[in-house]
Amino acid sequence: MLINRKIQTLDEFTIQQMRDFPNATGELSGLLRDIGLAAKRVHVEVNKAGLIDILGDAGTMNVQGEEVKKLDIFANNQFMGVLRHGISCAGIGSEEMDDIVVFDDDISNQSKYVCLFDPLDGSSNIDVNVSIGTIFSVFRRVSELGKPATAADFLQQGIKQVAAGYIIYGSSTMLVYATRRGANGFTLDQAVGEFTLSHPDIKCPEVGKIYSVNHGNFFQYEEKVQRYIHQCQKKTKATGGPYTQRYIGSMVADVHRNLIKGGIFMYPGTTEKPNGKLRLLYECNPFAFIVEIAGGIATDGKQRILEIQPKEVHERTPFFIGSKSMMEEFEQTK
Ligand code: P6P
Repeated sequence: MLINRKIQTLDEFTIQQMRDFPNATGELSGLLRDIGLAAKRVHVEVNKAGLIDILGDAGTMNVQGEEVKKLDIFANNQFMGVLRHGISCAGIGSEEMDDIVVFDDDISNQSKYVCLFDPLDGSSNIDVNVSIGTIFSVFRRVSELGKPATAADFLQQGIKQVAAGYIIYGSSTMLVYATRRGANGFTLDQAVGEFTLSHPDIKCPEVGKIYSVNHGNFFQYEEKVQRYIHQCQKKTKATGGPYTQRYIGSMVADVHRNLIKGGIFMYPGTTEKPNGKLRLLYECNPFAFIVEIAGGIATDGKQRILEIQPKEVHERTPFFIGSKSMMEEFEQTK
């Protein structure tokens, strides 16, 4: 993966993308800039988490006498705040909120887009210093502009997404987003506080050597999944040797690694949880959009993730995503 040396910030990139579409209103560029701003604020807090003893645990008052919020609630408030006060979003759905939040003010009601978020996925890993992330999905509204957004705006098939992306708070903080024009990665340059283009035009390697799954649930998986996992552990025509197993237990980190290096990530249904654990609208759909734009495949084991018609905001789905050849191998497994 060539790293782009021409420094272009996220704002410059989104404005350039807008210039390529003369009739673009700039709303999507504005929305992505708003998300980038909230991401920088979350980055600061996530990187303090190791100092929690000094700052105080969630629900307590810190040394400054401020109420310390759980990081995922903090993250949720940051993303909701920038979008509510921006001009590009009519409402949001979030893993942290039972129902969608419709902003319902004159400006927001004129906005073309709605967003769905997992504000801080994998937050249980924070206290052991494992990478975590934010995942977001952007839809164009189907409801009438000028009026409040409705549930129908959020319950669209993933194929209708206008943009999708994630922020990974890891050894560096990266924002990756995709539109139909491509997937691009921006690394936070902390010296200037800007996301700068570091991974232009990301492509998911067609052949991968990494498989990611929680082996602890092995005996709860359907036979096809068990057989595929055994196949990953044997010699394969594609790699001439067994695949490598990598599973961090933080979806953003696992899927990001496999997107860049090639690989397959699986969160299958189990006998206890036939629909698996991951959420369709704000975890699986965004990653499915990004990985498909980058040349990979994403299914629920039977159908394309992006073609599932959602019924409710927090529904779950089995999830298989990654390199084209590995996903085809999985699909061909009897
Ligand atoms: P398990 C984190 O809690 C998360 O939602 C995803 O980020 C991650 O891929 C998954 O759960 C891990 O779940 O059951 O393997 O621990």
